[in-house]
Amino acid sequence: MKTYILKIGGSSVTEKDANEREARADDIRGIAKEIKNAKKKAGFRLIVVHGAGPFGHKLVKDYGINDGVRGVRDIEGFVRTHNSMEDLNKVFMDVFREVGLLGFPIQPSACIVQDNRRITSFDTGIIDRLLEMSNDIIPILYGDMVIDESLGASVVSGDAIVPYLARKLKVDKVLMGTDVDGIFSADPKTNPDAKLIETIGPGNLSTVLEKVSEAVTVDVTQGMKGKIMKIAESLQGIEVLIFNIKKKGNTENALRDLKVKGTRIMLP
Ligand code: ATP
Ligand code: IP8
Repeated sequence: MKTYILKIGGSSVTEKDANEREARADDIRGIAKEIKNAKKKAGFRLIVVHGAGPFGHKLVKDYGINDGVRGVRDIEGFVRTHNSMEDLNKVFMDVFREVGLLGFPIQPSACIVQDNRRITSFDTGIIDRLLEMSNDIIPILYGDMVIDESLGASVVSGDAIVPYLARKLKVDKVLMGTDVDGIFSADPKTNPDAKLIETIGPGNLSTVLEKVSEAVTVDVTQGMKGKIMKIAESLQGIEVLIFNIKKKGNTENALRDLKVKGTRIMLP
């Protein structure tokens, strides 16, 4: 049976544009229902990773802990940011349960260690075992604050967890849902003439990276640019689709291998 990873971007399920720590449960419910429908029609195993939006990025910025966690206030920031991510994760867990999906939370801070913001160890054994136990269990991870050998603690983005897991578990496809239709020649929110880039491969990767800006929203992990860099760094040989998860039907269709507008990335 095929295994997929679905990243649910923080921008699509929180008030990221307004930088308010608010979850949009109705939008999460819509996505969960589409996962349920897709699972009824097509057999696949699924891992979900959700982003942070202001539940993570705002706190990291306000506490000033993106460069390391040292003093008493930094430590408070580290713990509070993790607590805040658990608050957001709880909304996902409640909605998944209500819809009838078997979401199973996996706390990244309890299984990932970083060194200078890079994952150095990630115990994925439990995720493997959960997927082996039942095709219906959906492990759910999220961007988090984790122990860091050099910095005390650091942010691990969902965008870093996804490629790491995809490689280690040899998944068949990665779907990255966000609040725009894919990667454009410029930020589509501020440039109405921006053109969708339908495919990214070795031939156009560096030009695309030059064009994509960091997020205008509060995003300590470099927004769309960070996403592409992480994919380019470590997702060779796995098909990736960046698509608009806010558009009705897109999640179900992407999971069922039906055509969805977006950016396909395939790097050998
Ligand atoms: P999170 O990191 O909180 O999970 P996310 O993964 O949904 O959020 P972002 O990292 O915020 O998404 O990246 C999406 C945002 O990137 C879009 O809302 C868009 O405004 C911005 N962006 C900047 N440049 C581009 C571009 N060239 N193409 C597409 N989006 C872009
Ligand atoms: O939104 C960031 O995760 P992302 C996590 O997936 C924190 O980049 C704690 C800011």
